[in-house]
Amino acid sequence: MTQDELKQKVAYAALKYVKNVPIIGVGTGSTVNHFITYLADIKADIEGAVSSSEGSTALLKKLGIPVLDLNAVGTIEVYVDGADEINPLKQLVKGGGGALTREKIIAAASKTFVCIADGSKCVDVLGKFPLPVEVVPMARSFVAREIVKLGGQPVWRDFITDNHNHILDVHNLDIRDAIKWEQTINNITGVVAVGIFGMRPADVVLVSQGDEVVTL
Ligand code: ABF
Repeated sequence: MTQDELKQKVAYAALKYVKNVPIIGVGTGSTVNHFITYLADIKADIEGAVSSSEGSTALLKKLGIPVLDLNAVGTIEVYVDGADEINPLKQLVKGGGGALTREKIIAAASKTFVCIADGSKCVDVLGKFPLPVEVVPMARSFVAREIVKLGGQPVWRDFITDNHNHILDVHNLDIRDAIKWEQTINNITGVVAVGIFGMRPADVVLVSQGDEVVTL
């Protein structure tokens, strides 16, 4: 199976978690794009989706799925999203697609976070994937210097987020204590969000490996 077929397979497997769920949190990325496509098949059964990015919003709307404002819906029952890295504690690195801040907000507002990924995303220790950090533009260089003090190598991504901010991708971090790293980077003034999902990990991780989808 190709990597895209694995993504498609795991996206399909997530559908059973949204049965009888009227409002669904929807993440961002190529795996989630497959999930959105499947969601369109059951759109008559749902009220709509809360979206984590302009990209996902565009696809949801194109497929006729109503996009709802988080401020108007309260708690979300189920949030389905991908990840860039997943450790055995179901802690994640996310934000490769640049949507980490809205993803974090929806994860925080959701009762159950179902993470969907192909097997290549599973790691023992987070940090090989450069860690995305969203920063207020005027704080970019300051935050980068603070991150260097922590031992990371920040690289400015040529990208503007949906929130009109910048992204630093931080290389060479060994994120064994995900919560500590998350808190430390969160505490740098000018950081909007860091792509470590340690304090709010996934509740369920679905991983496609070969022919099967494994539930962690
Ligand atoms: C999103 O999906 C992001 O946080 C992450 O960067 C991406 C995973 O990538 P893909 O599904 O495209 O492999 O949730």
